[in-house]
Amino acid sequence: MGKLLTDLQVAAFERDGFVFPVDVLDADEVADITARMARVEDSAPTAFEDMGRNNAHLAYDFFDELVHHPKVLDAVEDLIGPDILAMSSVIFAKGPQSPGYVSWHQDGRYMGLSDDTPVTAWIALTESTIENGCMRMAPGTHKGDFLPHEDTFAEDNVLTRGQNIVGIDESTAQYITLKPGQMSLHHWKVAHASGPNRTDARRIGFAIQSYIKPSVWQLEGRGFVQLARGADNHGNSEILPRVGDLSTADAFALRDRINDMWSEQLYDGAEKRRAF
Ligand SMILES: O=C(O)CCC(=O)C(=O)O
Repeated sequence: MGKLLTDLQVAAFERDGFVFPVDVLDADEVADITARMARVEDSAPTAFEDMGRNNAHLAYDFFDELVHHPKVLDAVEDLIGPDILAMSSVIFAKGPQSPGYVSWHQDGRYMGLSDDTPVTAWIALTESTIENGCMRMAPGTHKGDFLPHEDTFAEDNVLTRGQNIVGIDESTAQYITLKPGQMSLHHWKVAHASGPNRTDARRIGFAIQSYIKPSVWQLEGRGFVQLARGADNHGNSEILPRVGDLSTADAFALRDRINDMWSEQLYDGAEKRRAF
C-alpha cells in the first residue's frame, strides 16, 4: 500500500498505463471549485475557452489548489516518488450536446521530455460517462516508442493539431468513467481518446499534464514547472511561483507567457496553428 494507491492500483498503472477511479475530492470540495469556476464564467463567459483552457492554475487559486491537492499528490507520489513537479494543466469542458471530441493520441508526443515517467492526472469536476464523452484508453500502449500521429486539424477535435494515431486496436480499450471528485492517472505514452457530449449537462475535467520527476528535462529549450511536493535537487527546469505569491496582473501575465511558450512547443513543425 502506498500513500493513497493500493499495490494493485500501482500494478494496474504499470501494466495498463492508467489507473482509475481514485477518490480525491469530497462533495463539498467539488461544489466549492465548480462554484468558483462558475463565478468567473458568469463575469467572463469565455474565460476558460481557447487559450484560457491552458494553465489556468497559474492564474486562478481554485485550479492551483487542485494541482497542489494533497490527495492528488499522494497518488502521484505512489507512481513517481516524493519529489514532484507540475508542468501544465488543461481544462477539458464539453458543453451539453456538443460535438467536441478527442482523437487517439499520446500526451507526450509533442511535449519534448527526456524520459518516460510523466503522469497525467485527470480530475472529474462533473460525472464523466460514456454518454458525455469520458476518456477511453488502450491498455499497454505506454510500452514502447511513441506511435506515429497525423495532424488532422479536424474542426470538432479539441486537441491542438487534431493529432490522431491511425490503427489503434480499440477492441480492448476501456472507458474511464468517473464520479465527480474522482480522478484517473495515465502514463504520458498511453493512447487515449474521448467522444462528444451527447447529454444535456456539461462535462468538466481538469487535467494536470503532466506531473514529472525533477530529473526530467525539456529537450527543446527550458522547462517551466511548479514545485508540487518535495524538493528539486536537479535544477533542470525553472520553478514558477504559485498564484498566491503574485499580484493578479502578474499571475495572468505569467500564464499568458507560459501559454505562448507551450504553444510554440506543441505546434512545432505543424502546418497551421489554432486558437488554443
Ligand atoms: O477530457 C477529455 O475528453 C480528453 C482528455 C485528454 O485527452 C487528456 O487529459 O489527456
